[in-house]
Amino acid sequence: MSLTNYLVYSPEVEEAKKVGTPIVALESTIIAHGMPYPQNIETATKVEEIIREKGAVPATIAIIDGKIKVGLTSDELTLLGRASDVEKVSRRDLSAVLAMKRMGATTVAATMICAELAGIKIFVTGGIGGVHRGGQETMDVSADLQELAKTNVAVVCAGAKSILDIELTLEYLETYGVPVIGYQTDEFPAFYTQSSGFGVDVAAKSAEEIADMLKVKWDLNLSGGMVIGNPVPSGDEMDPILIKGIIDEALEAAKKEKISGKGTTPFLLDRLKNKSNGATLKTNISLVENNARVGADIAVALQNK
Ligand code: PSU
Ligand code: MN
Repeated sequence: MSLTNYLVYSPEVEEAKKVGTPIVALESTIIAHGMPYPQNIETATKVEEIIREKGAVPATIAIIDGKIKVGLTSDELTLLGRASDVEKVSRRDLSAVLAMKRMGATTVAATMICAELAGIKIFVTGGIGGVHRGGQETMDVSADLQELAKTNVAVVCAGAKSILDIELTLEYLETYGVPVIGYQTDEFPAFYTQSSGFGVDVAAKSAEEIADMLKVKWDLNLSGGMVIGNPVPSGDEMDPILIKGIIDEALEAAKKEKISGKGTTPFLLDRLKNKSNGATLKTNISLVENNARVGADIAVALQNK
């Protein structure tokens, strides 16, 4: 069976591929597991609209009916956003969920894989997975990091949440040769806040500069992706003390309830949302929209190289 048996493009993405319009991939774990209904669908729709306004085409990726859908119809988006039995699909899970025709939401790792299969170079999300706190003992390291090391897709994000060990996450990326670029910042952002206390490799002034770096990287066959950290807009940042307290509490609860494996990240995200009375959601929506603007600009710049 060839790849075309698995990949299904939306009409909009199909057309973009034909005429050469830049395309921006979007993940679906954030829709199915990262945000509550109906804000998940509203945000996904808004993010797609932002990308179109910038002259690119959005391709939200999910697994439905044994196919990798690259670009979702509004019915598919609604299905994914309302269902409660959507699998979280990372690299490991792709084959089973496709073969068994289950519905799956793709993580950063799986979205990168599918984007590469579809020939898409730029991917916008909220935050990447990373090395969990205590990861040096538990070996809980997100498959997102391995994927960034080998798959040729750039990921625009607001950094990594401090539910993770950000320092070890950056060490891991350095070891595996993944460039970590700050978009108009020299600090790696911490998702809910602009600062993590850790630097980036390069502070890029513009989308154009990032597109230049990507072109060189891939021209040289330096395989793997790039992390582009784009800080949450200052007006929508969370209070660092407040978020630290909530994160510490969530980590404590995960330990007490012996949460492990692929359930860890969703457990922590859900806990943060509940404990902050929705404040995290507002910040989350703002930063994803902001990432969509930057990601679309990079996709347009790269297409013109
Ligand atoms: N971090 C976030 N929000 C998210 C995720 C991570 O701030 O929604 C999701 C992404 O889909 C990411 C996945 O790829 O969780 C990582 O899960 P794990 O740690 O199990 O690899
Ligand atoms: Mn994990």
